[in-house]
Amino acid sequence: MKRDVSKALFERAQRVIVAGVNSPVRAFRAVGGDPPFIARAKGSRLFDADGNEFIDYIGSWGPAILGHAHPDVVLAIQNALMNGLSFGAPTALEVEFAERIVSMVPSIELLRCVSSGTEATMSAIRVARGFTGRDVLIKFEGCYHGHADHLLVKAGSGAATFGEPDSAGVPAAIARLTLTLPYNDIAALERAFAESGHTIAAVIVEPVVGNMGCVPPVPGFLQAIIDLCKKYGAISIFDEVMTGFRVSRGGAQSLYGLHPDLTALGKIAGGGMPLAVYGGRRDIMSKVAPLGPVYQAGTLSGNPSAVTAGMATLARLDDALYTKLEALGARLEAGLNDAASKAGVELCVQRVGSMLTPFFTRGPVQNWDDASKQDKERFVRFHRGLLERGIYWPPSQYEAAFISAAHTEEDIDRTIAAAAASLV
Ligand code: HOZ
Repeated sequence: MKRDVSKALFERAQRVIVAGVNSPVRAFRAVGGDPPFIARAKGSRLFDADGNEFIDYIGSWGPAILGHAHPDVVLAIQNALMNGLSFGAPTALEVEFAERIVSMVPSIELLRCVSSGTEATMSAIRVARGFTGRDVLIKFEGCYHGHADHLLVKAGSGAATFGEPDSAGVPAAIARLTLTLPYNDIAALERAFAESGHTIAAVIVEPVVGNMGCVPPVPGFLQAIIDLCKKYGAISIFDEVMTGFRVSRGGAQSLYGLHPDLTALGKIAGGGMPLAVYGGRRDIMSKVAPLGPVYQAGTLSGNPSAVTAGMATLARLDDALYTKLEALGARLEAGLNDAASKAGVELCVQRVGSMLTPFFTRGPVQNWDDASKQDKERFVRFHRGLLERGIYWPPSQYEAAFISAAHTEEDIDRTIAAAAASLV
């Protein structure tokens, strides 16, 4: 595979951009080698600057549920651009967008648009603190909710990938307000509430974790969060930046029939453009300025091009799409398991719909301790083997892979064949 152009670009990039990338995992440090520089994408495919073609399982880290550059989405954005890029003033589009979100995610009554998942989770936590008048936040080890100070405590995703789950630069006084517990551990959660329930402002959780690889909740875990929050007057926050519109039309909360107090959305909500949302109970969200005393604002919040991309994407999420994603996901899961058992390799594939992770461990993986015990060297060889065979897989064992509606059974079968050859 020719890599000269990407290699040269990477060298140039490292002179002027930190590590040559604008988000750490893209540097490929966890898997070695240089990252391909992407020139364009279409459907299930990425094309790099050297002209190599890849079947993509990152999907821009989640947003590309329809596949890349869906013609209807692109056309809608082109039309919107002709009317101006950003006004910093209210638009009819935002109203339509908010109405659609409210109709798709039943727990959201009132919302705010922001520009990134980090902003959404950070703002949801501020509202929870403003509403309760309390400071303590509970999060779970290995969950990643963006890079706000109080969330970079035992964090997953890139923070875990690079062994920095507790970032430098976060004041100890801030980190002390974040209490971390093992994911899926109901007893630990009950103990934490019993000990200091009346100081806890909120519990934030990825209802299906994507940021230590794909880790589903055990039965009763999410309900326990909601119930304990209710009992002690704390706020439950589902971070559905990754799972929202991904694991079902209404996200993980619809899949499991749950009603959190607040929800953060991003990725698919913006259809590939910088757009995210936080929202939930009307009484809580009514604390946000100018209705209430919790301040939050943003110049580009709800800008028409991003909102148009989100609208055009959300409008295409029908039952047939989720049926197709489930079938493709099941096919990939079965194929990976089969390849691993033929190769005599210990592999535990965890999947919810179209998000999935092959963990090189016996499994099941239910929390950070389980996830961190996997065979990382084997993952590196697996990733390299896939890339050489034209499969673009997340370059970290602590990220989930995503399938899009543009993937075909042939794509999945080619991927399984490449995986079988890479299980060395
Ligand atoms: N840590 C992000 C996904 N969980 C990566 C985002 C990116 O590199 O674009």
